[in-house]
Amino acid sequence: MTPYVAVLNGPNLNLLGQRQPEVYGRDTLADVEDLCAATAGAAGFEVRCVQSNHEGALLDAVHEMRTEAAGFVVNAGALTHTSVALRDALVTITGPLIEVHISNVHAREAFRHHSYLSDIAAGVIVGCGIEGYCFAVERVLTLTGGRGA
Ligand code: DHK
Repeated sequence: MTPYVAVLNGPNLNLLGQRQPEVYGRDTLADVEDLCAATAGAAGFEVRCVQSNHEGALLDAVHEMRTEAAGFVVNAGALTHTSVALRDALVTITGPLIEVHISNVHAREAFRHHSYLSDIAAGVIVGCGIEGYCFAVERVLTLTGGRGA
């Protein structure tokens, strides 16, 4: 099996490009997924991308890939700030977790400043736009020896 990086996107990220473009930009989720695939592909990895507006569907995706994926790149959207369940699932993954936010959550409302994922993540990338996903995939590859560390 070709090694792969799991890329998870949470609620409302299917609306990328249409939703608050002044905050999240004009690129779409398909653009994000293509960028991740190109970044991973250059190192001989695949990506498996899942977006859901439903917490349980994201948990199921984590359970399915948790020991198989080289690592996880996760933008949990608003679930970042609320979901102990997603945290509990992500604690069980065997590879590194990189948390991504397109916007600089620390320059936004106070309720976005706390993340249930940051302290279990190997790295956190915020405010770099969709390029942050590229950095995150690269970091997974570095941490797993998928590219020159
Ligand atoms: C995306 C969301 O949907 C928000 O709920 C988060 C994050 C921030 C982002 O910047 O990618 O607060």
